[in-house]
Amino acid sequence: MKKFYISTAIDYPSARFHLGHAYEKVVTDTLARWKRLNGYEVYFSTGTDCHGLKIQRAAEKAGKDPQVFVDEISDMFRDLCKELNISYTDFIMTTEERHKKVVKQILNKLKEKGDIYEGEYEGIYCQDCETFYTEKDLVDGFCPVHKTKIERVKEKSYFFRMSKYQKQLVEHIKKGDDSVWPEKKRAELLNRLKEPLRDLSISREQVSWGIPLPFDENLTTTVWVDALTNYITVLDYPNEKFKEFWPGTHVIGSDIIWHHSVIWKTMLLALGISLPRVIVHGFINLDGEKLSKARGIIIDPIELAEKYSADSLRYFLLREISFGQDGNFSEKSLIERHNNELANELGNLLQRTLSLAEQKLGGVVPNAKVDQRLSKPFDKEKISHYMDKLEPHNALQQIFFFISECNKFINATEPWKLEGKEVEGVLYSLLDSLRIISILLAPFVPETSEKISKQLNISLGNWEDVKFNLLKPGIKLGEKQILFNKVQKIEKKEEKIEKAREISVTVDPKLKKLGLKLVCAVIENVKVKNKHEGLEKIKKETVKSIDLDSVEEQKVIQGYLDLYKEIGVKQDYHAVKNLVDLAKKSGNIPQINTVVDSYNLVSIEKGLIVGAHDLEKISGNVRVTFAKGDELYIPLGTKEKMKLDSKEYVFKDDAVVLCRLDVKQGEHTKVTNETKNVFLYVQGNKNTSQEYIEKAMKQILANIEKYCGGKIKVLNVN
Ligand code: ME8
Repeated sequence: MKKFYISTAIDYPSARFHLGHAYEKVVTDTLARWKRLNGYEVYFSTGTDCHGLKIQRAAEKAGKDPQVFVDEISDMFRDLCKELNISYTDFIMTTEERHKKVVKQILNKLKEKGDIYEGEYEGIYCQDCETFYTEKDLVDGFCPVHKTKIERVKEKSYFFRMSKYQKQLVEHIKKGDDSVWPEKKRAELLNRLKEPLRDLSISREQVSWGIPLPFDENLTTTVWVDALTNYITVLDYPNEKFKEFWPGTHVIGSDIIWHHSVIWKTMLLALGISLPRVIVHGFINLDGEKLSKARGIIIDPIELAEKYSADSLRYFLLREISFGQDGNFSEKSLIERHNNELANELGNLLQRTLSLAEQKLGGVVPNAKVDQRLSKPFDKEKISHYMDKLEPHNALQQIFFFISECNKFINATEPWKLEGKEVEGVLYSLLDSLRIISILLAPFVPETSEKISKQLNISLGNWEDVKFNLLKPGIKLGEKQILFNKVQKIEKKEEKIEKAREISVTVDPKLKKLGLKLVCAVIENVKVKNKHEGLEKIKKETVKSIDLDSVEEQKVIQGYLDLYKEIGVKQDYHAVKNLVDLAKKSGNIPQINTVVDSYNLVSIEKGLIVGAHDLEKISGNVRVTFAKGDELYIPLGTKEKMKLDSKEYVFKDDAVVLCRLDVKQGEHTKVTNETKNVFLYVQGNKNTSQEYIEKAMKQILANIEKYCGGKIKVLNVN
């Protein structure tokens, strides 16, 4: 028998799973079932990645022994697989003895080969990714994936000579779809691989929850070396099963391509093991936000499966998302597909056919042949072709096209009006088509496929049986059972999205000439709170990590002061300086509300002037221009109107001045806990590049998204 090995990533059992984990398992399961249908013996592995700092800390936080902790959460992942009919052959936990044995074996092998050497590691570590980064990788000083704080590490370390295998790796990746799929991801990788590879630190001195290095037991191996090795542990490397099934196919998400396509593959090259295929699926987002355990954005797949059925969820995930691309989760769309495609199209086809067969034929399969009107539109090759090209969404569409042809055939032939040979011909055509449909659907919605074949009273066939006229006459059809009950449209009131109105921003050309730069954004539908513990923590960390005494000397701040001088305004007060003074006094950035705090910390870190206003309190559009002197301006926190100088520039709308220079925003438009839509700007000057202020804006928006939610729109400035 032909063999096929496929795996999912192994999940971190740091917390309960989310829909993204379910998606990966469903897609991999579908590919595994597809291969089985095509006559392969399939080894399908999944499991949990149990070691490392993240797990160690999560267990500590839960007050549990780490082994007890990972056992409990791994059981939840097993339940998830059961609930979704994931047909895995092996569920591995990296704490198992069989795994520790293989990890030690390969580390010894690499050491003996001279591909592991001792040194010292000094660098940056993200606990959430369990990955080392360089300064260059960071985005505004934060982890590029989680946008969380990173840790600086300096310790003794062993290194793997990854650089030695770069050339061989590039040649392999260039081979095409069999190395890394899809092409776009492959191209990105090849681009990154134009830079020389650095050797990889493969040990941790300060992390005890891991597998000790066999040649230096005081250190543990890094989580990724440990985790990636699972793929050969499950095949009992280097024994018989491994020889039979390797090389395999790894299905993973786009955040861990580097680990699989570079770290793992170079390790395998060093070990003289042939290279697996890496298939990269997209991310499931919720309203454009990545689902993430670390960031608390979670959709519970078990809840969805219990509410709508496992097959409805599987169908939605496989049909809605173009495989290889990111997709959005929407319960509304899941319900629509459940009702329209599963209950109406498929469910009704089965119900109508079986009812008619009961009425007209006494529930027995007649002796007839399939009508050409059905056999003609059916295209088996197209379905295979889509599956071979890794387009399950298109394969499903093709299958449902055939289902819809069957429904049209009932409507056109009106079998309830027919008798004798005629009705026998029509119903045989439909029953045999349903037999074929049950086979076609097996990889995608296995429970439904079983239910159909049970109602036809036949055993489920394989790909060879996908041809017409194989249904045996004389079979007594089984008991009818509804496949999918229609569900009500979401009863729960969807949260009303307050759509922000359109707004434009213009800057006086003279100010532009003097170097004034601006990036503006609107954040729609925020939830402003007084404070957020997470935000308080990073504010404190920011104050600790920057040298407050040097902020005032920054070129950026000088840029503003020069600008004021040029326009002839005497100005020694400065918003950032003010923040610095407050931070020096209290050791923290003032706590106003989660929007203002989200930008103040970036403002102080980068020396930039940042302001925000309640969009709904702004009348008309915003103009940055010179003051006339008679506008209404009441500075924040006061009740008194303030006189403006016509030399200074202001941000104004149709009614009031929103703020003057950098100094103070207006009372009228301030952001409060009732604010729904925020207008935000970052001011740059001749000493800041456009890129610098855009980056700052990105950092602010990430904070606001994290602590206040909302949808971001970056505005054009004219
Ligand atoms: O990365 N949509 O574990 P993990 C789709 N232990 N897929 C998602 C997703 C989302 N929103 N979020 C995560 C790890 N995933 C490591 C793997 S393998 C040797 C070690 C995917 O629990 C993610 O891309 O963070 C990965 O493939 C899998 O879920 C497990 O993620």
